[in-house]
Amino acid sequence: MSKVRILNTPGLPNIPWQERPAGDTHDAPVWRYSGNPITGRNPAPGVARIFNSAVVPWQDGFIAVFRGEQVNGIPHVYQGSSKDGIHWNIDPEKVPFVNEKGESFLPLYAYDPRLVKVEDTYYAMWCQDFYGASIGMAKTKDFKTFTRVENPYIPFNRNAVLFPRKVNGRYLLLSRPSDSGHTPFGDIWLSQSPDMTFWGMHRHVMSSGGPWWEGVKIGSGAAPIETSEGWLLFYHGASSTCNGLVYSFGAAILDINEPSKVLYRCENFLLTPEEWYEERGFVPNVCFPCATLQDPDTGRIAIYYGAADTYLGLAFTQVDLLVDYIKNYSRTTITDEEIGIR
Ligand code: BMA
Repeated sequence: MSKVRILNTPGLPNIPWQERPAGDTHDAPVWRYSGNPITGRNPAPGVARIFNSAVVPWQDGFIAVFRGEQVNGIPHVYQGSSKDGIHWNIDPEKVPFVNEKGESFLPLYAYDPRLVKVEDTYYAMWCQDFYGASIGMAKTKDFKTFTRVENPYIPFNRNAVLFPRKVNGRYLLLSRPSDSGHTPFGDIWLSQSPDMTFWGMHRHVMSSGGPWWEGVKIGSGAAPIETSEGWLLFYHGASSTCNGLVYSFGAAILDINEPSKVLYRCENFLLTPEEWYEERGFVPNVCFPCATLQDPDTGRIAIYYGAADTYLGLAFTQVDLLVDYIKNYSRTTITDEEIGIR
C-alpha cells in the first residue's frame, strides 16, 4: 500500500507495468517501457501515424481513443482495444460521432483526444475546427455510440481535460486558451459547469513557467488523479530553442477542493525527449502525455504519451516516489497559489 493514497479509483491489478530499471540515472522517478514505442508507423489502413492518445480500463482490458494522422495528413480520432494496454487492435474506421438524433456528425478534423470517466459515462474531448481550433466533446457508455455534446468553448482553445468527478457540485474542465496557429503562449485554466453544457466561473490555474523547459506554453495532459495530497496533474510544457519547440512533461498538485490553486509544482521536467522515437519523427523532440492509468493498491501509474508526433510511448512512475519528487523540487509563484480570479 502506498503512503500517498490514490482515491476514488477502482483497483487495476492488470495495469501495464515494469519496475524501474536498476541503475537508472534519470533524476525524476519516471521510466520508459522497454518495448517503446508501442505503436509503429502505418499502424492501420489509411493511418500513417498514431500518437497523442488516451486509454481507459474497459471490461477485462483497455480501450483507447487515438490521434490517427490519415494518409491525407488530416488528423482524426480512432478507437482501439487491448488486453494488456500495450498491444492494440486498432479500428481502421474513424470514430463515427453522431449528434443527439443519432445522425452522423463528424468534425472536419480532430486531434489530441482525452478520455475521462465521469460518473457512469465516458467523455472524449479533442481539438477540432469550430470556425477555428477549439474543443469538441462526445460521450459514450458502450464505446459503440459516441454522441457529440455542445462544444464547451469558443475558439481558440486546446488541451481540454475533464476532472473525473464533480467538485463543490460542479463538473470541472481544464483547458488552454490558444491562438489560430502554433500558439506561442499558453496557461492552464479551469472552467466549471452544473450540467456539462454551460461552462463558466473560469479560474486561472497556472502560467507557463519562466524561461526554461515549460517557458513558452503549458497544457494539461491527463485527467487529474485524485490523491490524499491533492489532484495530481501531468502536463506538457514547451521550450523554445534555436531549432524549434521541445515538448517535455512535468507535474503539479492542485488543491482538492479549490483546484485552481496549485499546492506544489515540480520545477524539473519528468520526461524530456531523449530516445530515438521521441527525437526523430514528423515533429522531432516531442513528449506529449494525454492519459494515465493508476492502481490505488500499489500506487503504480502508467503514462501514455505521444512521441515526436509519430508514435505512442508508455512510461511508469509510482505515486509515493513521484509526490516526494514534486514536493522536493516544488517552486510555485503567486499566480499558481492564488484562486485565479481578478
Ligand atoms: C501542439 C499540438 C500537439 C503536437 C505538438 C507538437 O501544438 O498540436 O498535437 O503534438 O504541438 O507538434
